[in-house]
Amino acid sequence: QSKRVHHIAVIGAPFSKGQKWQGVEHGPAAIRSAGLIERLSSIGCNVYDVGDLNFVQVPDDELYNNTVKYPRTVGLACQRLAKEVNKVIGAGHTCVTLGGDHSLALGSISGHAQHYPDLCVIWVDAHADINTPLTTSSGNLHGQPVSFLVKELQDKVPLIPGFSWTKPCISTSDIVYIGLRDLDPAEQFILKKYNITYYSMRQIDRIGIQKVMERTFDQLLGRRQRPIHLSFDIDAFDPTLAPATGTPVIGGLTYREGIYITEEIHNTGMLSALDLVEVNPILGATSDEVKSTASLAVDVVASCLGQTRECAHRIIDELPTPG
Ligand code: Z70
Ligand code: MN
Ligand code: MN
Ligand code: MN
Repeated sequence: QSKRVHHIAVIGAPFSKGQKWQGVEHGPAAIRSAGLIERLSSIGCNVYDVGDLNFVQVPDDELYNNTVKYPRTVGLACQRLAKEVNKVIGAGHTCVTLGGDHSLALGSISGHAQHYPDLCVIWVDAHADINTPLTTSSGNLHGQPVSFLVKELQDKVPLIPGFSWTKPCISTSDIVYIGLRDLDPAEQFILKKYNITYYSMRQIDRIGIQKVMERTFDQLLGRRQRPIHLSFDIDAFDPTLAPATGTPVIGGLTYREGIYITEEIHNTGMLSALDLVEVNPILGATSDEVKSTASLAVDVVASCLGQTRECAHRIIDELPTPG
């Protein structure tokens, strides 16, 4: 746990065309309103706020194969984000991407991998997001980003419009999933057939979050230290904690499990980039639901970057004396 200042770059990625709900493009604003930048500064981070990227919708963006929605728009947004992430990582920052929907992770991980080809990925989510354009039933690209990233899957992944810039950059053994509880049949098949490690909610119930993290780091960092990309979908949490999201699934992470994951990732000293995605302020039933979801997102990011439950972040060196 280093005492050196963390240099953080925050990129807002107000993008929503990877899924069907309006509102997830307001995620960055909601997370900023919940005090993210001030919180990071207060725990001693040196924060460079890139601001929000400008994404454009590609005109006449027709379905791929009668199913996959907005391929050119999603592809272009990810390409744009990849460039920005690559730039700030190259400048020596730890990169925080605020989504936006989870299709963005194709961009952030690609950009990160351009600078650090040996990175590994921890994907915290209720979903595996590993459908291919040929297995997706929803057609939403936020359910597919991992399929474009995994090298071993490429003979099953067609070239779709807008994605010609992509290049698979991780192997099946370089990614670990935590929190899964809602898989499509093809995703289940892929995880098993390609021997991809995942700790489902059932596995967390069986062995506890501490063992899950131990095994995760054993696999990813056991042989050598290397950069970590954390892709954190807020729907990994139980919907009672994170109601303002597009696909809530009952039976998710507790606050303590979620924060334990991020504290442990911070403690490795290897976190290099993280995504916080799928906060949708329009889908909260009340303004309290929106605020609690956004505030949870702030806690996740802050604990990734050094906020602890054990000590204050301002040090005092004497106690007040009476009289
Ligand atoms: C489903 C699909 C998904 C998030 C839903 C759902 C994927 N497997 N991901 N919500 N964050 O559409 O492919
Ligand atoms: Mn630290
Ligand atoms: Mn996701
Ligand atoms: Mn999800």
